[in-house]
Amino acid sequence: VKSPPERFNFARHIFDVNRSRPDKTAYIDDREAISYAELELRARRFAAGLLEQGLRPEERVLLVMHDTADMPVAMLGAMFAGIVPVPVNTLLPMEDYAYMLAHSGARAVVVSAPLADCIGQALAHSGSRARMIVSSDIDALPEGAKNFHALLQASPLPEDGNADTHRNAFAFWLYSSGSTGKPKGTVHTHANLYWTATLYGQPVLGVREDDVVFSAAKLFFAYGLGNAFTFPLSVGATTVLMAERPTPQAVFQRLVRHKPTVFAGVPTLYVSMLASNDLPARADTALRICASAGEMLPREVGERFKSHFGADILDGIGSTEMLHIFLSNRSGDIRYGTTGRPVEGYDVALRDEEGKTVPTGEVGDLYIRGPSAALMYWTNREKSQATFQGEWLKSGDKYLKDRDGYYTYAGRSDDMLKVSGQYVSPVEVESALVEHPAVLECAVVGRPDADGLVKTMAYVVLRNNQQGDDELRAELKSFVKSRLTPHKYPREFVFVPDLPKTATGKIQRFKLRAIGQ
Ligand code: 3SK
Repeated sequence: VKSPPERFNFARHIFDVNRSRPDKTAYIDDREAISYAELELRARRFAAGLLEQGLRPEERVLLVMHDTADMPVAMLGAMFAGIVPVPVNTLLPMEDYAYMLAHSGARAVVVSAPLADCIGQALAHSGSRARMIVSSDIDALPEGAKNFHALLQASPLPEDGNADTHRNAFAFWLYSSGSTGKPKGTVHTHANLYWTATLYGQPVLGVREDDVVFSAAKLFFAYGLGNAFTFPLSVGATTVLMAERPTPQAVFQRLVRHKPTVFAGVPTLYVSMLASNDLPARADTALRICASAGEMLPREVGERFKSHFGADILDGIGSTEMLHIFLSNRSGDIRYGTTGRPVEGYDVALRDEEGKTVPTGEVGDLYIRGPSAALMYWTNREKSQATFQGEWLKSGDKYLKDRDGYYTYAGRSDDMLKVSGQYVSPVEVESALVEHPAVLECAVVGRPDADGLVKTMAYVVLRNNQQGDDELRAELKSFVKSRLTPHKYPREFVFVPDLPKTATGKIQRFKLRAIGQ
């Protein structure tokens, strides 16, 4: 496989790859369709606009954007100018944006109009002096803010501009959440994007020029960024973007209207799609291949989906740190219930606590080696050293390998949960919950539901021997919802007199996980 040249800029690479198809549709969002020529022009104008606003190469621009064509324009434009875009989750509480603005030192923030108020508060809260650029229509721009489309009036950046970056230069960051502490700014290079497309997007998922790609996972996730940005742009395919939440109905509309041939989702979504009465008929759709990641895809879900739509779901696992999938099932070689085998170009090892390789069939810590690994967590030396260990990266997942070389997920190494494909820190949910006056202490664990998907459960000890009831359950649910990102609230509350603890007072979550199994 060919490496990218030493002087390499991912945005310029994408413009070069697609120069021969100027009129082909690159993106279809809820408002418009834009061609490859228009994508390049807008991105170069955005690059020039950022420079005009005083940003310089290697400075950061935070992107708090819904999935519309403005998002790839902003990603490509910033990278073309050598500026570092930092796409972030659009569902976070204001305090998290304040943290990210301060931690990244972003000099500008691009925000979708409905989130402009929240970002305005985050700017004030953090003391950041980042310029606000508002994408999409808004009645009144906040004071000092610029309109994204007005910025696109800047003269396009000439051919080379600042884009003569090294392939290992900082290209963009993604924030990754951990079991404790603040989100970590994971720093990726220009070459890393190239590698995920070259090793997984093209040969494993098989994305090609005549595909229409649709990812229910949003662009601000590493998974969505690969599916709806890196892979389709690397081959000149067309991508459908959807700003709203990926409910089954919203997904069905796009499957029928735009007839995507490649679809990417997470197991929870596949389960709710199959359970819906509105599931479209195979004849009304055009799916060829699908991807799943984030958590284990139950075997039965893969099989039912295939028999309904005629398309395989390739279950795989990736990480924000490796940027995309490194272990995956393949077309023609699918073992539902497993995560498949290593993607060519990546090495995978399972080790015990002393670092020795575990025997076949035994559970070990998952380590990965491959060219798309991030460089570090920005300013977090301790966590960087624990994760990026020489050429290898410790993923934090437990796996086992069978005799045929297929890998099966065995849970997280720490207490982190993966719910609907997104990390949930039990500690973060517990911290929110104990702020409620009725709660003395609590422990949050994951428990598989009837479909085999992990749901968050809270075990709660109430103050003054109070008795819990359904009314209090509902109150606690909305209490957590109002404080954290929506997917994190516990789906079930169990009131208990006390929590199992070690002699040193640590909660024994494994005992709670075992209840009812
Ligand atoms: O959750 C995953 O398995 C994943 C897949 C691709 C990219 C990023 C992630 C976290």
